[in-house]
Amino acid sequence: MTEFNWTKLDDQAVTTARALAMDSVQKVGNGHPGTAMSLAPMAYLLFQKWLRHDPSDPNWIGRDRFVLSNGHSSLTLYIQLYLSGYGIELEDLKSFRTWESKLPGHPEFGHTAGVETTTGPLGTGIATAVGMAMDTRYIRGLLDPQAPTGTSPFDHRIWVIAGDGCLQEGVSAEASSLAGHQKLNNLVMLYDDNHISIEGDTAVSFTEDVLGRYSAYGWNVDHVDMNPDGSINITALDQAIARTMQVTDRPTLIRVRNIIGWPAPKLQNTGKIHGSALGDEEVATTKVVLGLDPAKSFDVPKEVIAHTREVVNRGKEIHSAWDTKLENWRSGNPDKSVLLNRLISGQLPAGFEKAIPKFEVGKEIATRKASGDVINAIAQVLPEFWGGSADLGDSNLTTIEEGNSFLPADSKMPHASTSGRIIHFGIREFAMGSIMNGIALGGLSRTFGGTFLVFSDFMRGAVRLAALMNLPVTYVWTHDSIGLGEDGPTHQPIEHLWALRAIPNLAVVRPADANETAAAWQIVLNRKSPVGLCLSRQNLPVLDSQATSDLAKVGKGAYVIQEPSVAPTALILATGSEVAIAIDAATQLDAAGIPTRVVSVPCLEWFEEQSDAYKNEVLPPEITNRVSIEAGIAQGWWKYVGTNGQCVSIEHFGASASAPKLYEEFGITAQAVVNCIKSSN
Ligand SMILES: Cc1ncc(C[n+]2csc(CCOP(=O)(O)OP(=O)(O)O)c2C)c(N)n1
Ligand SMILES: [Mg+2]
Repeated sequence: MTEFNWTKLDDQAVTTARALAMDSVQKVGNGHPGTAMSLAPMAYLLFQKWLRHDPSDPNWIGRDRFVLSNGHSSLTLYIQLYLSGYGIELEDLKSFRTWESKLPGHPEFGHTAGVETTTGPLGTGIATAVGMAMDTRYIRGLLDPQAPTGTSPFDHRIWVIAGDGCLQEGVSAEASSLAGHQKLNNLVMLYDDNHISIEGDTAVSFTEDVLGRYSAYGWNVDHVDMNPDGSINITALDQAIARTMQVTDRPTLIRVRNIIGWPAPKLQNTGKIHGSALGDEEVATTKVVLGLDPAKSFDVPKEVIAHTREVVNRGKEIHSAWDTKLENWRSGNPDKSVLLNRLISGQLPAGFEKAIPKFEVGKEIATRKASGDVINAIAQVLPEFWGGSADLGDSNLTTIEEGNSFLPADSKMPHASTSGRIIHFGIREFAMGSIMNGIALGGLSRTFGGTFLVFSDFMRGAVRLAALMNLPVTYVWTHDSIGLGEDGPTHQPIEHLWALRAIPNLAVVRPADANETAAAWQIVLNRKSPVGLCLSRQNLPVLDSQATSDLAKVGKGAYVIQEPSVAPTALILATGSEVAIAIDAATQLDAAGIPTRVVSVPCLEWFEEQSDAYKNEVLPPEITNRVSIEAGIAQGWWKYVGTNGQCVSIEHFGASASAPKLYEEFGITAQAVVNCIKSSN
């Protein structure tokens, strides 16, 4: 590590950071000043000393990652990005939280250089960081498995700052439990133990022994008391971090006691300073306490910024030393070096599509089973492809059969490997989703995670973040309708397809049969955005159609799967298990003299991307006798069937009985479709 000795200039830089936190919020009139004021020394110590980063190259793959889980305190991060030279300037701080600013209210991935993940929904940052830590171990196992710990160019740390809110949210518990079990030694979390949240003293709701809990999870725990005046004890924190560096077998949590909003005379240690501007008077008196000129705002002495930006050169030095290390690795590992280049480029290997299985017409195969076969076929040719399930591997069929389980080095479990491709998330759906986000943010691997579609609700917060960040994660949501049968209404998704379609930038894919499932997987891997595959538990016929395997058709999201011999006067829109029912209905209608088209709609989001010409070709405006059929609520189908159309749907919870009985009782039948079309003819 490059030498760094704390000097008076560093004290001055921290004081400046505290003042900038106040000024930035005061200027816009809203925001979260208190935490950024009190955490300034902690964040400064990380960015100036401990974090291995290169502000000139925020995407350097060898860098440490920093996650601000308490995203409301975005200024904690933004001010360090400014001081470290990430291209953020005072003007940006002056435009904090305003239209088109580089610095939005909460950190947003892809918007501001140096922001590694979007945070704000409390707790998710911790879980995302766990995913980053897992991804780091997976990638180093893939590329450099023999290197002793800490010596590989692919070794890096994940640093997290989290607050009381993050540690109260359940998702952090799910993820931290898994991190402890996985012995993620590259994860270090600093807990802002300030005893304050929005409603004031956390004693109203949060009195547990946090370190005791994390110790029980298997973490290394440490704590740092504050200075007598209420500020963070920076020497003690530095020493605690140094101790952490010696811990090679577990993640670390350091509880750092301090006072929110220190040293604001009136507002420190109150809930008020969490989320409101201090007001001119309190800003001025705080500046006096800090030894600053109360008449000046956004005042950064030249020598301070010159000093803090020395980290730019230090960053270049460690980056260039790393480059040498990487070159050495490349010359010793020519094949892996080619693989690394491909992973960086995000390309699939040539001939990838040849590995994808084709399914025989006439067979009966559940789409979850087809997906399982495809996952295993993909795994043969894509070493960067890994994933698992929230304890439903046997149901979701997400297990890479010849893969090892991702487990810590000392695990006694069969087929354990520190870089195994099978992730056992445990029954932790929300953490699974967030961990997948962390893995995807690593940028080199491709991951998937399974659970029942009905439990997509449990992971929705993470799914929304994946969509917001546009991360290439794939959810394998099986048991996608009442077709799962006897487990009954608690397990039968009804509103879920539309609830998920309501999330912008999430593709909800419900394949009609095994071949459409295989096509969907190929399309998914070629695209780089989040997708939920909604798959049947029950067997479905492999449809007699070339179109289901045609990527050009399936990729358009909706296409004609059956056409009558004369021009159609009616059409049926169907997804997933209901496509076969629609085909049956159309065949009956054709025979009855109503020529009917069937449109398979694997993905409405992909269909919406198409030109109007294509949309009108598939759904000709002149055909107004339209029926949709999907075993769930109709909700958005009305848009596609139009005012003359009808929807065959389920507008109530399901029930416990066999799938055929439920389809019959709830009227998800060819007869229902036939009746609708005849009634409008
Ligand atoms: C999931 C979620 N629920 C609620 C909020 C709203 N919220 C933002 S900050 C906050 C209080 C956080 O307290 P703490 O983490 O102690 O932050 P501090 O005030 O110490 O900075 C709440 C409830 C949120 N951002 N995310
Ligand atoms: Mg707090």
